[in-house]
This record gives sequence, structure tokens and C-alpha cells, in this order.
Amino acid sequence: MSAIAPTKPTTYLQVLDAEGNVVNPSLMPNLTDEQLRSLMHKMVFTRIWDQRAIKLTRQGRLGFYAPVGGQEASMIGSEAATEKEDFLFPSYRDVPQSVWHGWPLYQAFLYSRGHQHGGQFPQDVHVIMPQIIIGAQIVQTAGTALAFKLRKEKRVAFTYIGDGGTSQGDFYEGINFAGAYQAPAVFVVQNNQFAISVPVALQTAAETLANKAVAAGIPGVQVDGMDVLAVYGAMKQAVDRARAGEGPSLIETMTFRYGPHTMSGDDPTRYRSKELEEEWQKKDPLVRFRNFLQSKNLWSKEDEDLVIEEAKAAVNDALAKADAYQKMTIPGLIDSMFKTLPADLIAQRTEFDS
Ligand SMILES: Cc1ncc(C[n+]2csc(CCOP(=O)(O)OP(=O)(O)O)c2C)c(N)n1
Repeated sequence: MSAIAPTKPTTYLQVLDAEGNVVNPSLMPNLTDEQLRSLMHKMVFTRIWDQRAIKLTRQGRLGFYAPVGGQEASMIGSEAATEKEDFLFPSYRDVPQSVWHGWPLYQAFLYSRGHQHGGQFPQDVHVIMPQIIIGAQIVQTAGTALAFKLRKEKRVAFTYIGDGGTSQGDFYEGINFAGAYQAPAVFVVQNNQFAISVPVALQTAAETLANKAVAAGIPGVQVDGMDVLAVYGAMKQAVDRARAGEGPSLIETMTFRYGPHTMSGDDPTRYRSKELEEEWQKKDPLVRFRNFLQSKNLWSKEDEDLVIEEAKAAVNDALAKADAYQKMTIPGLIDSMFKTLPADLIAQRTEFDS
């Protein structure tokens, strides 16, 4: 026997197969029919708005946008297992979780356009502006979770990072800190297999990204990220553990983004094969969950059509509200930064006004 052995393989959780059959009944989360329908509602809504957002970006009506198609189960299943009081630290792709956690859609559109009001969250919405700096949100989550622990608040801080982000120093720093202080945090690694164009195999020699939790002394689990029930179940356990004072967890969701990295110019056909894309499209989270719900008479074509109409109307309303929102001005930007303006900014503002 060699004294130096490879890392232990990670546990992999799956509830539904690609056709929507239950393959692991013991992992089935405890959800009411209404909660099951709500997961489907949110996934369909998100798919429609994502498709619309892609078109709007092409028309120049939105600014920065990172497509989410394919990742709905990973995003919706995880956010649905949290409470409103829990604090979300999203990254640029995590707009759906932020909206389902309370961020008004029109503000997400303003954020996409670079308007400062997009990031001025309502007081009771516990979400911070999506992070662009890869990994910074992991450290912020660990710190916020520790604050909840010190204040004896039964709240959880949760966050998302991509596969590529787990190569960043902040990732190791944050999960280590959370582990050391047993802070109530949940870290979701959405492994969509590419960091822009770089595949996971070029990022790390780790067998799985969930295994990275081992060094931080926290539990790590790998989940079928195209299976909303598996994601929900894993997240619920992690959130419950954190709230009960049992410390942080890391969840790696195996998923795939169908679109480009962002709408700002990359072409996935230059770094991904058609076969790989087709292979993952066969695992589509909406198809399998729709099959599952229909087999239980919990979803119909009429239900789906209603959500599609609702989503289209919501996007139109949000867009109209974003269009009508007061345009940003330089004095407005300066005034919004401080309660009392410092002298140098007063001077700059006066110079600008004159
Ligand atoms: C600190 C830092 N370095 C580099 C970048 C540029 N950058 C933006 S997205 C990205 C790749 C991220 O890939 P991944 O973490 O897998 O997330 P995904 O977008 O696939 O969900 C990089 C390198 C950045 N935003 N921040």
C-alpha cells in the first residue's frame, strides 16, 4: 500500500434521472405539492427572462449580461432552500437567485445598464450587488456569517462561485476562515465546466471541486446540478446545519451554461464541441422536472403557458420601469456617495455645474 494515496472521491447526489424518474427515493426532499410547483414556476420564468435578456442585450437595450440557461436547477433549487433573512452574495451570473431573493427585476435591468440605482437594494432585501471580482464574495460571505454568529442571529450567509473561481486565492481564504470560525455559511460552486474558455481540467488537479472543502475542514458534496430536487435537498441540509450552529458547507453543482460566458463577445463554438453541448442539453433541468411533475399530475401545458405569459409581462413591465427611471447624472452620482460631501467633491461638483 502506498502511503501517498489519492483524495477520496466525493459523494454525488442525484434524485431524478434525465427522464425525470426518481432514482434515489431516500434523497427526495420533503416538499409540498405547492413547493414542487413553485420550483418549476421559477425555472420556467427564469428561462423565459434569460432568453429575453439575451435578445435585449443584442438590441442594445440591456448592458452587461451573463446568460443562465442550463443552470436554472442549480440556481433556483439552492435559493429556494434559504429564508428571506439569509444573506446572499451573488456573482455576476447569479441574477436569478438575487431576484428570487427579493431584488426587483427592474433594478436588475438598471444594474445591467450600469445605473447606480440598480445596486441600491431595498432595506429588507438581503442581497448585495453582484460581485464582478472573482472570489471576493467568498470572503465577504465568511465575514458576514461570522457576524451573524457573534450577534447570535439565526441567519445564514450564502454565496455562489464558478468552477474557475475556485482557483482564486480568495476562495481558499474564505472557506478556510468560515471553517476555522464555524461560521453559518454555505458556498455553492456552480461547476459549468468552463471559466470563460478554460476547462476545469486546466484549472486544477483536484478530483472534484467539492474535495476542496476537505482542506478547510468543512463538508463538501457534489450534486447533479441539472436536478432541482437534488440541489434543493443538499442546500436545505447545508442551510439547516449552518442555522443550527454546525458550521459551513460547500456544495458543488454539476451544471452547464448553454449560452456564451457573457453577451460581451465570447464565442463558445471556439472552445466547446457541439457534441458536449448536445450531451448536456439532454440533461435539461426543465425537461426532467416537467416529466416528474407531469407523472404526478402536478403540471400541465396550461400551467406552463401561464408562466410564460407571466414572465413576458414581468420583463416588459420591468423594462418599462427601467426605461422611465431617472437617468444618471454626474452631480447625482456625486451626491449619492456621501451624506455630507467632502470639500474636494464639493469643489468638483461646483466646477462641473459652472
Ligand atoms: C479577480 C478577477 N480576475 C479575473 C477576472 C476576469 N474574469 C471574469 S469572469 C472569469 C471566469 C470565471 O469563470 P468561472 O468562475 O468558472 O465562472 P462562470 O462565469 O463560468 O460561472 C474571469 C477570469 C475577474 N472578473 N476577477
